[in-house]
Amino acid sequence: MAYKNIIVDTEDNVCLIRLNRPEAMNALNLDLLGELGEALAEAQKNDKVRACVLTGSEKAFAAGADIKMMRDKSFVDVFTEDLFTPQERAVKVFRKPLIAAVAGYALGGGCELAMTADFIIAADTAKFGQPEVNLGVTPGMGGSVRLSRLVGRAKAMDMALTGRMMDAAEAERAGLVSRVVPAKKLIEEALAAARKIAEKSAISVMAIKEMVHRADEMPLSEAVLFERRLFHAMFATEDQKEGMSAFIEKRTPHFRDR
Ligand code: DAK
Repeated sequence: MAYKNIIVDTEDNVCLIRLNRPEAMNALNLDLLGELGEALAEAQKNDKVRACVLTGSEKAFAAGADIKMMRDKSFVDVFTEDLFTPQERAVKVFRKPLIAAVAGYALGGGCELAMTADFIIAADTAKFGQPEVNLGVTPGMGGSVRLSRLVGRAKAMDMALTGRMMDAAEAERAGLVSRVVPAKKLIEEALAAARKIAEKSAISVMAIKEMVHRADEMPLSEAVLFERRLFHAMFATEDQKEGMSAFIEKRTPHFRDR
């Protein structure tokens, strides 16, 4: 599929999606988000793809929703279009692991998009922020909610109310990102993490992703029960027998996703 706003490469069971609107710091417009949704749907269907990395450029993962596209819209426009709801859903329904590899700015919708991924690996140049308050609006794609859950209420309030940016070191301390790596190694490290995941049983990987995401929507006791039931369900798979046998026989497991 030929895309105009993203670049997609699939190699070694990993799909690398690069946001590519350099003239606008990868600002998220409907075309770009539409293409991202299509690329993820393709990756979902492609059995060769076992994990995905989503990245931007050295300067910007994405500097937010496209302000030029939004400025003249009315309440009626954004409400009736349900601006960004289908686009966010297209990311959330992706069932394979999605790693955001962030260098440079991840602001507003860019930070929100990164937080929709399963985890974020940051370059030491990364800067995160929810600066919508500077534009007379609020976060609108999960910024206030997901950021609060990831970094705690105090820091989320600080970020969203002042519009200040958080650098990579602060983001790692706060738990927003899983690790910080030198900018030059970002893609290599993110792809290595994705390849590592791609070696596992796709069933347990998918189940882990699902249990963590579902837990966000549930009370603790229900979430732990859901986790346990999925754990129980793994005993219906050949991969559970293979993984445990390989451990006992001191060999590498050969998972078959069954
Ligand atoms: N939108 C459109 N264009 C952008 C942009 C953006 N978000 N960010 C940067 N650009 C464009 C600039 O306009 C400039 O274009 P030209 O002037 O050359 O035509 C080009 O990218 C380079 O930017 P700068 O010249 O500003 O570059 P600097 O290095 O000086 O500064 C910066 C980089 C990232 C610090 C700065 O560009 C900046 O502050 N950008 C805006 C960041 C921002 O405010 N982001 C939040 C956007 S609001 C919703 C869901 C979600 C949202 C809304 C609704 N619903 C469900 C309804 C989300 C809202 C947002 O994300």
